[in-house]
Amino acid sequence: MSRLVIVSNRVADLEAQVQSGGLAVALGDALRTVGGIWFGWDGKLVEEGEPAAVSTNENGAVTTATIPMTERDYEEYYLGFANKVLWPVCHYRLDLVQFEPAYFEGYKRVNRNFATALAPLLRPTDIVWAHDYHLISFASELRALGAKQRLGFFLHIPFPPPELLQAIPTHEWLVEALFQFDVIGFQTENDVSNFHRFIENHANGEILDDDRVRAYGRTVIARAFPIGIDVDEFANAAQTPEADSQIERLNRRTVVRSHIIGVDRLDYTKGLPERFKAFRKFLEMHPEHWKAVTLMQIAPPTRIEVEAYANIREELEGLSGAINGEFGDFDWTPLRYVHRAMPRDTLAALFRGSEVGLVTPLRDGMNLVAKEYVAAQDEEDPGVLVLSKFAGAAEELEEALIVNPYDIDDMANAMQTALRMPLEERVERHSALISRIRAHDVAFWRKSFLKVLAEGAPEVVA
Ligand code: GDG
Repeated sequence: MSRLVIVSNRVADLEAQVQSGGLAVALGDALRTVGGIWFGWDGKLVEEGEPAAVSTNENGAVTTATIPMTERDYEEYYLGFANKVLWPVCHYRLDLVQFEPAYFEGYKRVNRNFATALAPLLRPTDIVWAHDYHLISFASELRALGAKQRLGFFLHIPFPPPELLQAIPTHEWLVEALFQFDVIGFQTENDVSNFHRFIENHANGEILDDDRVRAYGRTVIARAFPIGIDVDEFANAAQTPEADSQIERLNRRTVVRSHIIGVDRLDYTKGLPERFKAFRKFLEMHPEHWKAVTLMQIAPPTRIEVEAYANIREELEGLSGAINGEFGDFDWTPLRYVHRAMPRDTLAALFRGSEVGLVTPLRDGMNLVAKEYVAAQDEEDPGVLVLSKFAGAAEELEEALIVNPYDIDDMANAMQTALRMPLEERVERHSALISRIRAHDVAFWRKSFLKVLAEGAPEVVA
């Protein structure tokens, strides 16, 4: 029987997993079903030269195995190459790239450290599934240590067009390293097509069929596996007595009749300034909604050490202050902006209690919030999802109101259309959306990826 080994930059706290977002739930669930190891950084920083020993922790069928990293690793690999080079390039923001050779060295070093620490724990029949842009060169480091196991990789963020990828001075090295995996998973067909274009036009490679590509002397499977959510878990969280009382609190002592909600890590990819401007435009165009509508934006802090993140925070504070100053009244705050994380159950309740869900990133691998908003709605009286055409989720969720997040008027009009949408149309759109989300839920994502990855391994992992 093959054992599953998951590798990600950070290992989530399995006991607190309901709090830790979609990915942790997805991976925790995968591991609990089949048993195995979750390997990665423990979130701790140690002094240079301190031994980076692996700590293991048994948690039922799941063993977490973690290592710390040094301040320098964190600066160069995590903040540097991962978040000042790969993240902006993959989200089409070349203006925010800050490349330093030391960042790239740090990236290689940490991938090598991860591989060196994991290798002794591996059995020959294990299958290894690495996650996200932090670990592109992980398989090549593991292979250098002699690993023969099946190695899979899933990229949670977009794969950029070759014209953008080429802005990374070391992009060829990275793509070649990626080919040491056996299976490379992307979120969307668009990502696969960008990848194919690079392989054909810049790597002297060949697209063999829908699934397989050949380059650098290796043939690998490269396919879209759109990630999903645990629909029932989220839908149930929206229907508890606590959720009811939270929704009641949302409506108490206020003249507001309709709520619009946005929930995003405070990231420049999420299109938050554009969203705030669109809300201002909506209020300008529709005085009939004054005092009747409020936009609640929850935007927990993230990567605060990176300058671009501090800048976006300042911009949002300015915009929300200006909007509330211009339109607000003693009994109405048009824009409620919360720069803090909320418990997952509260999010589910707020989604259910909001007539409109705004998910308007400038670029996003998939976007789980879009799916969570739909899952939390009452089927007989659902709210309306307004979704950016540049979120990976837009490839599937075509019954949402699809908007261009760069077009402020388009978004303002979509808010109006959503609030005015007749019940019959809302129910029709919601029922189409929820069936797609159910059909491609998180279990489907995990099983389809592992089925492909396990082919050739001793026994298929369910
Ligand atoms: C990356 C890709 C891809 C958000 N605020 C709070 C909170 N959240 C939860 C959401 C959701 C998760 O975090 C965010 O997932 P997203 O998919 O929306 O976005 P990223 O964090 O950028 O994720 C993305 C994803 O990976 C998975 O492959 O879809 O494209 O960028 O679950 O609900 N959770 C709690 N409090 C908050 O304040 N508890």
